[in-house]
Amino acid sequence: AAPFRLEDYRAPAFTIDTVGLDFQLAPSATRVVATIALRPNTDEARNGRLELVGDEITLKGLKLDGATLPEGRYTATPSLLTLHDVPNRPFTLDIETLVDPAANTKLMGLYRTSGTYCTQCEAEGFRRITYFLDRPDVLAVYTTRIEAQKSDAPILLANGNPVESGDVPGTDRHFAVWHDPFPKPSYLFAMVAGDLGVITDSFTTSSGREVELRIYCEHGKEARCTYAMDALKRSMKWDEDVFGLEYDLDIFIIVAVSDFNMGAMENKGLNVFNDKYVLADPDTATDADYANVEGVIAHEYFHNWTGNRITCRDWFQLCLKEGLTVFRDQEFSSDMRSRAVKRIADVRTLQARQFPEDGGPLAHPVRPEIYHEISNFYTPTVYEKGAEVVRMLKSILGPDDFRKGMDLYVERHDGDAATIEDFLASFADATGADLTQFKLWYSQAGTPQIISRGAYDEADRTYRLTLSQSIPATPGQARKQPMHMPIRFGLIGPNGEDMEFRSVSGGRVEGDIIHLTEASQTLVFEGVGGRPVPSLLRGFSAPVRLAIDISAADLLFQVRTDADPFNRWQAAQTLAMRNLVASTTEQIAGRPAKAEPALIDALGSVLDDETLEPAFRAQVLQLPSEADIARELGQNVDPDAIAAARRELRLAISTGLGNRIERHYGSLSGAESFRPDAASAGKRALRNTLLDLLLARRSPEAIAAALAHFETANNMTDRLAALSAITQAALPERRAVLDAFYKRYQDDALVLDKWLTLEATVPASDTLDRVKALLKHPSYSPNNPNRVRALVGSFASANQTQFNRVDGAGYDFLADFALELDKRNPQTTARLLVSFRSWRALEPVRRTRAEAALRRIAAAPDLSPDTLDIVTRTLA
Ligand code: HT7
Ligand code: ZN
Repeated sequence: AAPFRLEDYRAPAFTIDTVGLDFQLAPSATRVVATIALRPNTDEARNGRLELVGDEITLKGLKLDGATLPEGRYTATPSLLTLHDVPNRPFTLDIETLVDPAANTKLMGLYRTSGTYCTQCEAEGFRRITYFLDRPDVLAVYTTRIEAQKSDAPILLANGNPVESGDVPGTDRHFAVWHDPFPKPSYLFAMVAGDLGVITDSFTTSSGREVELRIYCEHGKEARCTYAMDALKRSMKWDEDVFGLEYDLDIFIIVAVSDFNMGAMENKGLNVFNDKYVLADPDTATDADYANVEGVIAHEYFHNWTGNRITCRDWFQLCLKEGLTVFRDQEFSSDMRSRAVKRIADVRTLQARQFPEDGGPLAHPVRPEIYHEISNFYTPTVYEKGAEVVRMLKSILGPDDFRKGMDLYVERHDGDAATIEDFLASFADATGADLTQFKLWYSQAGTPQIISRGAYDEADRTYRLTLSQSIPATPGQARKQPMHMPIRFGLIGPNGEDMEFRSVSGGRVEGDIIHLTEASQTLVFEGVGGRPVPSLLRGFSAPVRLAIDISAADLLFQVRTDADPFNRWQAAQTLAMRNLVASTTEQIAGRPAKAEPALIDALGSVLDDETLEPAFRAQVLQLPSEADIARELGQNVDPDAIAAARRELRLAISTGLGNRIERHYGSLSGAESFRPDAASAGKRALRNTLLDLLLARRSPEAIAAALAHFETANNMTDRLAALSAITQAALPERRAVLDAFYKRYQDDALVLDKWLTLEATVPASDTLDRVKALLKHPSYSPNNPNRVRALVGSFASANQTQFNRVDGAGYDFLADFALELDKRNPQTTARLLVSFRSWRALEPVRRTRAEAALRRIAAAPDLSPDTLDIVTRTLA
């Protein structure tokens, strides 16, 4: 099929003012009558032709202004309804369709999940319910009536406010009517019906309106929703306090479901969540789960303004809502927790997920200009790099002007389907800033590299800093222009404090921001009282790779002194990465890895520094991952050599730090009763990181400590940390603890996902066979995306040595699995295959085998558009 291009955008030929939907629910044959009020609005419409898209639906009836349309005046296929001569005036259509929720394994449109009817319409699921102008720039007011058997679906929910409900006389059925007064695109439509448990609460907005809050879940899991409810109320308050944005309906509903393609969905007033981002209690959820629940609840809630009240003109503008909303949820979590630790975690995610995308065949701009299948563009680039671009905008403008720009954006575009141009114009107009060059961040793909060189002239007391930027070629983009990058910085003096300077020339420097705008710039700082250690890119102020000419001694100094905690962490990571890359080379040459003294000193000084928060110390002690090292190497990647080098270096560090590990571990108690707050979580993180480092020794004492940690844990965070340390060390003891864990949680699907992931990520040669066996385990289901991602997704994305087995069996397994799953759930399949994205960086034997597996998938008949798109681009 022909691709969609941004440059081809045309305004819709018709406006839809109102939509009435009537659902007669039945598991395999649900009838939907859509009553839509249309108005022609371009020349094209006057030709009398109207095309409404569908997807796997059956037309049962069609009326125009109440009169049945005779055959001949329209043509209907499951994917298109064409009306040949509609009037050139406002008119109404009644479209009756038949859909089969029970057979819907794609989980798009109307489907069943554990007996509950549920919808997912973003991006193009509404067309699986009725024929429609299913595009985000068609905004209408929706009224939804749902009718179902009372016993089958006692709860009937839709967007907006409840209007009416009651029994259908003379039947075992009942109904409910919901009205959403805010015009919205079809992708924000939602309907849920089923037998669900609920918790309720309320929130009083800043202007004094009382909003009813409800969270629905499976019966029996209500108590596990209380943290999500708390996070929701904190999100509502934060958006008022920080952005001045207040909730607008009388009710806000969240529904947790167990079968869901993504994390959650921001449908107006009726958010639908993957239950793993709602349910949390100490016995079943880790600290990371709690943080994810808080972040995703906030994210979906924040979409009410950045996404719903202001939506996207077309899907090329996806980052307009997603990048901005990720930025907002990251800021929320930073305010709720430790800002430094949150930033480190976000940058780790960006580097682990977005950098490889940007450096491989799937690279695309934050605002793509071409796509075949939009569901493949819900990517780390659109989301996470999109958030980094908003963060840079704030750094460039400063917080006050950033807020002025946001205020103007909301004032101007409330009720609109907007574009990136609209967004940037709001900031430019509110502040007078010229954002022309900055806009390149939206159109140029690839992770920029900055090379920095510094020289201090003692006689002149000047420091010359040369910064050069280059952006690698990416698919379809050979040449790039220099971009506007905010480089937050400090010059660390000999006493460890940031030095003052008299003046600076060679570029614009405002406060602690260098505005890098040229391909190469030399900044000359005058009046610098000693040789500085440059601290660049503080807080990771731009999503770039920084290559800096800095000695190990200066990095160690930075770890000990930098006023910016992020850069203290970064300096330790740089030291570790240098050591890991060198160790990998040594490994290939058959020599043992050795830990550099500067690295041990750096890690030891952070470990011992009780003034630093434990969560931060834990982050510093966690070495770059095997995938990080592979990315740093960039070519000829041998995952076995990387894993061996990393394992040996961890042993050398563990030995080098000696009994300081046991001492600190022993000083942190595991017996306190569980509280999910950031400070308590930080202590657990440090204790669990120390256990993991201790176990690098594989000594009988360390193994005994890990087993005791597992046995005595009073919460899931500690229990899983011990289990993960034992499985990652591939100790023979793992079988017994994995089995014990399974027995304890065999009725809890979300916890069993953790078990499946642990099984799939053991770095041992029998893991692939174990994964294959688990596909037949009663706890596994191919229809549930969480199960698939936990078992097969983790194997392919988080088990570097076993997925990349030199015999190619890991690749063949994923190919076979994908070909099977593609028939049921194309979106989930396409996402799994992203694990192949860095195949060209592998050493030649693995590269050949990965390519063969990809080519086998590409050659299969009847591939879904989703999978065909990913495989074709990966091979291009
Ligand atoms: N806006 C939501 C996107 C989403 C989605 C996209 C494609 C297929 C299924 C999906 N479920 C949810 C999620 C978000 O970013 O908030
Ligand atoms: Zn989102």
